[in-house]
Amino acid sequence: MNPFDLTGKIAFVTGASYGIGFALAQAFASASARVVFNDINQELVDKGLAAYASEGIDARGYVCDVTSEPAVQATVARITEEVGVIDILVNNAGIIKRIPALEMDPADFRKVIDVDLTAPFIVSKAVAPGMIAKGGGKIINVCSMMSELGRETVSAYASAKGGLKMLTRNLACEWAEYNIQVNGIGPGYIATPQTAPLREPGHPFNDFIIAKTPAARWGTTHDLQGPAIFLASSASDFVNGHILYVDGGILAYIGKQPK
Ligand code: NAP
Ligand code: GCO
Repeated sequence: MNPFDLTGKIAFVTGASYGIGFALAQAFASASARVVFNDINQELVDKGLAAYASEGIDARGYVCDVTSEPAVQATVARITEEVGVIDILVNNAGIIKRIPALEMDPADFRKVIDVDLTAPFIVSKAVAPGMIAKGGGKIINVCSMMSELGRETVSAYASAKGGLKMLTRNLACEWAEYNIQVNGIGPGYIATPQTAPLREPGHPFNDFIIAKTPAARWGTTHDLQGPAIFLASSASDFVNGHILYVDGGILAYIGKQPK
């Protein structure tokens, strides 16, 4: 049997109208999973539905703010009724605010924590009961280089993603007995709308990140698809609390030696 086959599985990816979430959902569909996603407004959900349809993927989309527990509980109930019990959850929805700590309003800090850390807790807590009743499931949290490293202006984001690493490990410990594997995927620097400001022509960050990446390139969302299928499939049934970094070697590298 193909351990990477997702036939008959229902995958729910948050914030997946485009970007990394969309690519992960595409990957699950290529492995024969049923794709369900949400985004924060109808316009984005419609954009996502059209994009999935253009790829031949019959996805179901729901409007839901992942920071709202009532909205999340209601959406999970609708998905369960309309599609079925969620087998695979990817907590992908996220924001970043690049503001120097001395200038950052606590409200902005809290907003990033709310979306990037508290929401994965809320959604995981809403989905887990169905997985427990079904005999198991897969939860994949989208972590970051900032789960391990800091840099200027991303204190809230790094705090959230560092916390998400530990939430991943803790839920893995609490839910392993129910055959739920909770792991993280840690993308390096990926070309998506979220990093577009860092990739503008002439932006010094572009040369910087190339020098910090042994693979000497920005990642693409395609680079994440195989690792995500692994974490979503029976191939990873004995992998618990692991953060799988897909970073071209960034975390292994001190940086290119000046010539
Ligand atoms: P993105 O382009 O900003 O997409 C994030 C998606 O989440 C957007 O559709 C966004 O909607 C949605 N979202 C934001 N807040 C939400 C909420 N409260 N409820 C529901 N949906 C919400 O980001 P990306 O680059 O694809 O990244 C996706 C995930 O990967 C994020 O968790 C990010 O932190 C993480 N990540 C990204 C990189 C990278 O280099 N790109 C690397 C490592 C990790 P809006 O369009 O309205 O914001
Ligand atoms: C930044 C970037 C990163 C990426 C990603 C790296 O400003 O440093 O946005 O945070 O989004 O998280 O893994």
